[in-house]
Amino acid sequence: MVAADNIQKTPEGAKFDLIAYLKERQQLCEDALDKAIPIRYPEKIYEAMRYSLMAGGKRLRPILCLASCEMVGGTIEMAMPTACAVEMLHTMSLIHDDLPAMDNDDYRRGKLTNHKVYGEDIAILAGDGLLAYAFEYVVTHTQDVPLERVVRVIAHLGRATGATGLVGGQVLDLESEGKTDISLETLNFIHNHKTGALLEACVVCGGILAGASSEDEHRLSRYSRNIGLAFQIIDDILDITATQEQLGKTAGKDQKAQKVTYPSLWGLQESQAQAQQLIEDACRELEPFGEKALPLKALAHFITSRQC
Ligand code: GRG
Repeated sequence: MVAADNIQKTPEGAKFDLIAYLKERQQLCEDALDKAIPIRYPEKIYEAMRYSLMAGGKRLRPILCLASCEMVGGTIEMAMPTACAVEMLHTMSLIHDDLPAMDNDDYRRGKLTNHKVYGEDIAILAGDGLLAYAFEYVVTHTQDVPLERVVRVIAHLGRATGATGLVGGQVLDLESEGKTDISLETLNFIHNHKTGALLEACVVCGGILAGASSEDEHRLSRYSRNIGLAFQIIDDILDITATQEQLGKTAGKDQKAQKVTYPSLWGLQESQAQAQQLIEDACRELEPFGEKALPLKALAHFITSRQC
C-alpha cells in the first residue's frame, strides 16, 4: 500500500519510500543501459536493439538484482553489469514474443513493436544480438567480484533463459493455445518457466555476486519463485482490468484468445488473494535479513499493487 506521502509501510510497520527508491533506481538502470550499447557499424542492428531496450518499462528485473546484491552486503557497482544483462534478456524475450510467429503484437511499452518498425528479419536478429551480448557484457564488465561467482552467474542466466527456463515455458504456452483443459499444474509450469525463471535469476544472481551463503541463496530463490508467480497472476488480472494506455500493449488479449489464465480458473478476487498470499510468503523468507530486506519486501508488495 502506498500512502499519500509516498511512504510504504510493511506489515511489520517499518517505513520505506518505494516511489523515491524506484525513481532513483530506474534512472541508474536507464543510464547504465544507455551506456552499455553504443551505436556502431552496422548501425541498423544497434538501433533496433536499442529501440526496444531503451523503450522504458518498469526495470523491475535489474532493480531486483541490485537490491538483492545490496541486501547480502554487495554494492550496486558489483551487480550493475548483471542487472543490465537481465534487462537485455528480458527485452529480447519481449521482441521475440511479439513476433507474428508467436504472440503477434503491434504494441509494447507504449510503442510499436520491434518487427513493426524494423521488419521481422531485423527484429529476430535484434533479439539474438541482445541475447548474446547479455552474456558477453557480464563477463567483460563485472569488476571486483571473484571470477568463480561470475561463472556461476553466467550458468544461472543460461539456465533461466534456455529450454530449462523462458524457452521451455514459452514452448508449453504455445502448445496450450486453443486448449481449454489446461490444468493448474501446467499453468504453474508455464509461468514458473516463462516469467518466474528470469525473475529468480535476477534475485539469486544479485546474491551470488555479493557472496551469499548457500542457505541465503535458497532463501532468495524461494522469495523470488513466490514473487514470480504473484507477478504473473497480477499480469493476468491486469490483462482484464487495465487499459492499453496503462499497459503499453494490447489489453484483453487472453480473453480474446480464450486462454486459460489464473482469473479464468479462480476468478478475479481469488486470484488477487492468491497473489497476496504469495507475496506474504516471499517476504517471510527475508526475515533473517532484518532492515536490509526492506527494499526487496517493498518491491514484492509493489508487484501486487502495480497498475501496469
Ligand atoms: C529467451 C532465447 C529466448 C527466447 C525467447 C519468446 C520467449 C522465448 C519467451 C517469452 C517470455 C515472455 C514474453 C514472458 C512474459 C514475461 C512478462 C510477464 C513480461 C512483462 O514484464 P514487465 O511487466 O514488462 O516487467 P516491462 O515492460 O515493465 O519490463
